[in-house]
This record gives sequence, structure tokens and C-alpha cells, in this order.
Amino acid sequence: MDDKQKIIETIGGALQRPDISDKPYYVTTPIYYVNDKPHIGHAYTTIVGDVVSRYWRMRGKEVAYVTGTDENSQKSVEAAQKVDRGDDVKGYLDEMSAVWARTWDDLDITNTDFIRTTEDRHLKGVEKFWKAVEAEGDIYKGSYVGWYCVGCEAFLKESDLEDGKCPTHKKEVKKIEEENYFFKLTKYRDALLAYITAHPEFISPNSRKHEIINYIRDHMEDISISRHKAEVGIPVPGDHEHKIYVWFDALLNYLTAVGYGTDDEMFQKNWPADLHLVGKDIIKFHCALWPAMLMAAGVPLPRRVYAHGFFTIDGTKMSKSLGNAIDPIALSSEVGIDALRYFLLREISFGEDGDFSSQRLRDRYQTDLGNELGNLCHRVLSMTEKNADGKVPAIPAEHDEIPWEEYISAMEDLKFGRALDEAWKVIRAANKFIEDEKPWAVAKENPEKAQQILAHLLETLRQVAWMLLPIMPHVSEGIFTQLGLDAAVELQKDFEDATAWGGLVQGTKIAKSDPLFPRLS
Ligand code: ME8
Repeated sequence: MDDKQKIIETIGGALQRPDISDKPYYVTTPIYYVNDKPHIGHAYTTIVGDVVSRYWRMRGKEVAYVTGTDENSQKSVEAAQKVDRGDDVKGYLDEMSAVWARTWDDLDITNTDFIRTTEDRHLKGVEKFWKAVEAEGDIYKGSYVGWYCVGCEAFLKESDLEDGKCPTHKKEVKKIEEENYFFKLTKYRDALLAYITAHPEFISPNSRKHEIINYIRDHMEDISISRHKAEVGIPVPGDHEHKIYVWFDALLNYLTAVGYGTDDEMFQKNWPADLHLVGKDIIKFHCALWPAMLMAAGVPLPRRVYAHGFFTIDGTKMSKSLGNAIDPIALSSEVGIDALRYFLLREISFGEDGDFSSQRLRDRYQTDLGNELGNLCHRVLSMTEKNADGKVPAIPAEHDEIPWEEYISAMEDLKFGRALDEAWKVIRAANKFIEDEKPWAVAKENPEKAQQILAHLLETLRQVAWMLLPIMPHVSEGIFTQLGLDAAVELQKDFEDATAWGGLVQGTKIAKSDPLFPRLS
């Protein structure tokens, strides 16, 4: 057996994933840098994580949803210095991290944990992990001479630079010449390629997979994983002159948040992650370095990394210097959290780059949400009040197929736009049904038939509320309530039972209230 073969054989054990059918669904976002407050790009990834979490909860699964903050970074130190907090970096980190946690609370994100890389539980896990990789013989001391970009928190090659600057941040890079610890990333080249081939779902979308395969095959080198005398960071076990490189530390949040190094039972219960959501900017770290680190430590790999695209604002790159970064809280207070969620998932095809435009958000608010969904609810409920004494008539057994299968497959494939299309097919068909059947006219001649039409529409609304639940949870709850249901009780129901046709009980008193999508000022 040659060397390469041997590596693949020895780490074969680490690659085998335990049966995960009964384990909680574990989804993560990147942990964000705290050198600034969250903008709409960060909110995008976090909202998607929330949609996925709510979807799996709706399907009856326990969910672990972790987000958090990446704090052991030179960026944090520089940001603290900028606001004259250089002598109180810890205080600055506490404040900024709280800003991030609060933002997610204000946006009703249902994360089950919020990890900070300055927490003790993280430190313990990182130390354990470092020692495991070291014991495997995959950490060695070498000298690093090269460039470092604080913006990327990454080492760059001479050939990466443009006019001596980082091509992404257009900023000067720092020349670094020091003795560092290195991770034998190249040892895992073949194993990574083999893993990616054997697990087609590991990297999505496909376009990104090719990019990663090229990188692993042709460009990947061993990586420096410590900084000598860095101001912040977790000390290298046994050599406190060095701090662990921020990415090596940050990636480990996915393990430490579910108990690696501190709570074995919790770790066994939750790991491996089902889905790491990331932006395309950090895919190399997640699809090459991260799985190689796990292989080295003998920890099973996550099931899937999904790298979504980046979006611009009205066609321009979002940046602090241009002052066009959008505050998700301000925006959601203008249009409502659910409209913002709807827009992000409908307008930007998940996985691809896109553009964010406030005007298009307002347009979609008025058309898709106000005219189509909002009006449907309003009309059906008003007609029920008028023509059925405000009570649900008997639900007819005959009905058009609700496209649950298509919806489920779209949601599980993270094709949120397609899932919403399915919901909108139902909404549009219901609006057309009203136009065609004219229940208000039928009511005069054949009240019984009018009631049948209304019952059909009311039950359709209930089905729509279920379809929208992961993406527009507040709107769904609003629909349940107006249909005379107790939203909290509905949410406890078994998904299959709840979405079977005919769940609305005859005689239920509806509770029509304010429009779901009031006109924007
Ligand atoms: O990279 N469009 O943190 P970060 C879409 N700490 N998504 C965007 C975006 C945009 N214009 N801008 C940012 C880091 N994002 C590391 C991660 S993980 C172990 C460590 C989102 O604060 C997107 O998810 O720079 C991107 O990957 C992330 O914010 C980067 O956040």
C-alpha cells in the first residue's frame, strides 16, 4: 500500500458518519466578527438558518441552531482601538457580542445557542482538539515568511496580491516572518478529494464544488496555525508564546457549541452538523481546512456545507466606506420581519449572487404580499363573515392537490424561492377560484354552494399558513388566529396530521382582524 492509500485507509474511520436519523437537526451560521454591527448580509445567512430550523421543527424534529461571534481576531483589537477602547478589549468584545445577540433576538431568530470564542467552554474544546491533532503528528514547527491580511484574517501568497495589496480589501498586507506552528493540510489532499467525490451532497451548490476541488488539487498548501505573540487569541497548549490562528480556533465553534471538550453526551447527541451555512467568501476554510482538521482529530465530518452567494445593494458592493450597509433592524421595522424574510428568500436565488433593492422590496410587499396573499385572506374572511355567519362551514372533501411534495423537496434542497413558488401557486389559484366562482353572487341564489366555496377557501388558507410557517412565521400565526385557531396549539400538531386536507372544524368562529400587510407609508 502506498502512502496516499494508507492515509485514506487510516482516516476511513473518521469519515464514516454515525446513523443520524434520530439525532437533532444541527444547523450553523458562520460566527461573525464583532468589529462592526450586523448588516443585511449577516442577517441573510442567519435568517436562512432560522428558516431551516423552523422547517425541521415543523417536521417534528429537535433542532440545534447555533450562531455566535468570532472574537479572537486582530480585527477586534483594531476596532476597539479605533473607538478608544484599546485598553479594554474585553469590555468592547462583551458589548459588541451583545449587540449581535440582541439583533438576532430582535429579528426573532430561534437560535438555540449563541457561542462566543472567548468563552471558557470554547477554550477547553480548542485545547482538546489541538492536542488530538498534535498527537496525530499533524502539527509541526516551521518558519513562515509571507503576507497577512487582517481584513481576511488570512495568510496570502505573493501571487494573490494586487499592487502589493489584498485583492479583496484593497488594503496593505503585513509582512510576517516568524516561527509558527503548521498544520499538515496537504497530508489530507487525497482524502479530501475522495470524500468530496464519495459524498456529492457535502459541498453545495455544484459550482462551488468545482472551485474547491481545483483549490485542493492544485493550490492547497500546509497552513500556519499560530501567531507569535499575537495580542488576542487562545494560547497554544504547551507554548503560550504563540496564539492559535483565529480560523483554526473559530471553526471549532461548531464542535464546542455542542459540547466537544466539555459535555460528551451532548456532543454525541448532536454531532455531526447537518448543515453549515456560509457565504461564498469563506468556502475554502469550510470545505478544505475544516474537514481536514476533523479528519486529523478523528471527528466525523459534517453532512453538508452550503455556500450562498453575495449580494450587492442597488448594484453596488456593500461596504462601510460607501455607507450603503443596510441595518436589518431598521429595515424590518419599516416593512415587518416577515416581509423582509420573504423578500430575501424570494428575490435572491439561494446559492447565487443577487442584488438587494429597497424599491423592489416595497414593490413585492405591495404585489405578492399585499395584493395576492393579504387580499386573499381579507376577501375570504370578509365573505365568511357576511355569508356564513362568521363560522367555518363544512369542508368539502373534494379539492385541488396541495403541492406538499414539491414544497418539501424544495425546502429540503434549500430552494426557498421554489418552495415559495409552490405556496404562491396555491394562493393564485385560490384568488382565481374566487374570481371564477364569484361566491358573493352565488350567495344570493345558492347559499349552500357559496358556503362550500368559502369552506374550500378557508381550508386552503389554513394549508397556506402551514406552507409559509418556516419563512413567514408571524404571518402564519396571524392566519391561524384569523381562522379562529390557537396558533400555539396548531404548532404543536403532528405535521402529517396537520397538513392533511380538512383540518378546519365546521362551526369554528373566525376572528377577522387587521390586514396582514397594511399599506406602507
Ligand atoms: O468571515 N451578502 O465573519 P464575517 C451575503 N468570522 N452574505 C454576506 C454578505 C453579503 N454581502 N456579507 C457578509 C467571518 N455576509 C468569520 C467566520 S466561521 C467559523 C468564521 C455573511 O463577520 C456571509 O455568511 O466576515 C459571510 O460568509 C459572513 O457574513 C462573513 O461574516
